[in-house]
Amino acid sequence: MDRSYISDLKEEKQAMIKGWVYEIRDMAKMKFLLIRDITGIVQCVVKEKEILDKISNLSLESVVEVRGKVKPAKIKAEFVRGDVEIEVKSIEILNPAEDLPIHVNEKTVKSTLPKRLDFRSLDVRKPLVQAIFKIQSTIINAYREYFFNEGFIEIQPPGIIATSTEGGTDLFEVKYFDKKAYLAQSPQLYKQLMAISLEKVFSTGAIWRAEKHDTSRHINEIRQMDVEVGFCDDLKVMKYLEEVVKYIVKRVLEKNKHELNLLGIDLKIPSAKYFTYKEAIELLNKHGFDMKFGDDFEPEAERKLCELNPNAIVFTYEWPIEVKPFYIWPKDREKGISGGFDALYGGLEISSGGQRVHVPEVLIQQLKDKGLNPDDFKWYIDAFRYGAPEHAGWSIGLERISQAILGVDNIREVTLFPRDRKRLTP
Ligand code: AMO
Repeated sequence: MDRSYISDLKEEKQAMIKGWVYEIRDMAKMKFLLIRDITGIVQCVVKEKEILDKISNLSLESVVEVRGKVKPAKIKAEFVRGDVEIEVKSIEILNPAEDLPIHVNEKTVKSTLPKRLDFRSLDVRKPLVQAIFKIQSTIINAYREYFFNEGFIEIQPPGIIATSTEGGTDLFEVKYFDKKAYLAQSPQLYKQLMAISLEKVFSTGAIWRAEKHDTSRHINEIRQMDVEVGFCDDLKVMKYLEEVVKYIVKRVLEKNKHELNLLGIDLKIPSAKYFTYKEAIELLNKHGFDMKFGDDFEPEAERKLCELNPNAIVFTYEWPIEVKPFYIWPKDREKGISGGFDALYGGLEISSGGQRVHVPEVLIQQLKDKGLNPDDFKWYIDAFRYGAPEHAGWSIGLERISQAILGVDNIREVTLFPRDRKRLTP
């Protein structure tokens, strides 16, 4: 008999399921087992003495094969199929589980986040944790789907680089044969080189930042979803961001109804609001902030902007030249404004981007202005000498947009294996 998934079980049919023991309830003359696979949990009723003897020492999370008849039932237990149960004819214990370091069935004990992360493969067995990562899987797939359908080419930028891409010093050094190299902080320079030739490119991948933050919004290994578009400016590329975030939310609503229900999330497709940086600080100052031109937004300011624009992606554009990286186009030097922007959603910065510098002389000047040595960027600068259209792009942090969609406080909740200052394993 072929294995059935729990979600596919049909009344009055013989079935064989495989899964993990989620809960055991002992009655006087029978046992109720809750068996879980990736599609759900089903109640299995054991009455035969021989089988009861065989499973007298059965431990939670053991892997089992259960055969029996699927019967109609009315079950009211969290996460469990309510309409059927299995009348057990046989059980094979395929691999018994040892004492559990954390509880998968959280009825009795909830573990702390660090402990859960130590045993992530057990942790993801919990229906609520599974729901998070099923939704995250939809998010990244929807992102790919959207740009693939828009005629973009998915590119694979390098993970080991020779010079900083974002400026600054937040790089992890690696020994590269007899040279010094770094883990990529962003696919930035490489996606630009592709956009000036292939026009419409996107990528998804891990990047690394040696930032010493210890917050609920920062990790040191991040999954970025990047876009770069030739013949495009800041305003046009922000529209792509607006559209893809809406599309992602739409796909989550379509594909993850069950998970959203489990998590109690009332998700709605967001609107979009656009403010210049100047307008945004004026708005904040009206609400008790004391910001001036050139200030970065503190988390409190980001939260406030989102609070004032509920369920909106809040764009702030035309940021001051001095707070944006060297590759951002100086839109108006007199006013000191750049083609750089940020996007907030759910109280968090989920993305930043901008129109880029496509003129080598401007690039050299901006590198010098930021105290960087243009010689270190020769290969990058030179690429713009051979016919480079104006171009623009952005990057969404996968973990950040997951946090925003799921309304989760700590970024580690939406990162399978977080890398932060304290954590390198598992
Ligand atoms: P930026 O540095 O703003 O821009 O990063 C883009 C997005 O990546 C996510 N992110 C992070 N998420 C969690 N922890 C971190 N430490 C972290 N750092 C970044 C955020 C952020 O908005 N190259 C530019 C983008 C571009 O201009 O195209 C860049 O990397 O969601």
